[in-house]
Amino acid sequence: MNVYEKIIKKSEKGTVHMTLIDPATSGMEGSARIAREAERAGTDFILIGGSTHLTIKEMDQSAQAIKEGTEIPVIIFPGSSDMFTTYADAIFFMSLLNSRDREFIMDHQVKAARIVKASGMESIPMGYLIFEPGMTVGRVGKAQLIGRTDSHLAVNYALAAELLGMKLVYMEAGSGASQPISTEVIREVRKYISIPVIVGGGIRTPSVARSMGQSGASIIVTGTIAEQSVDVYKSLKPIIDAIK
Ligand code: 1GP
Repeated sequence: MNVYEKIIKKSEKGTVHMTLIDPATSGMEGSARIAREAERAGTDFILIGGSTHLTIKEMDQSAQAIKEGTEIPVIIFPGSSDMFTTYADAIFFMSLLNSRDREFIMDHQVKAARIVKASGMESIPMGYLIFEPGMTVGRVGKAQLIGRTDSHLAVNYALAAELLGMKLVYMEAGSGASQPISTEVIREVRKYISIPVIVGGGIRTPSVARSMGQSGASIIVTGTIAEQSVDVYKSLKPIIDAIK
């Protein structure tokens, strides 16, 4: 079973949890520690990456350290064409659909395509949408932000992603956002598309995570909460339990 099939299988049983680890923030050892504790707390997948540029060497070292201590799949969540490592199990081959700059819609992808293909790694096409407030990824990715309650525009983008053949759509408020996207937007998007919806950015409490899942998010991503926590297990366990 490939990683995408595992995501689908898990999402059929309940809301999936992914832990985002940014080696630029957590370092190699910190990344490995977060991954181990997150796995113990019940996270389903590890995402490695972020908006800060990382070299292949840094990605390799961190992915290797994460893989050594965990059994769950590791997926690359790239911020640029350089952010690749053959130590991961799959890559989100993503396009920032609401960027004003074609670099994030197609140029990084064109640059990376040959390397990804040659590696033989599983590539999962994903539409990436950034909502207000957008945070660092909104600025770096030059996003034309979607309002956090703008269901109409969100549905249009999500439908475009599905019609383009993307296998996932990620609705992102930005890492560290003061609040996540609205549950109304998730509910509306869910009505129109059949591919899994990922929601991330600003999710910090079990009740918020649960309401995202109940509104139709197939996958919840958290990052900051583990990054800033002394006890990663203790901070993630209630969130993961709440959505399962
Ligand atoms: C960022 O959505 C993720 O891509 C995680 O956001 O750091 O706010 O949990 P947080």
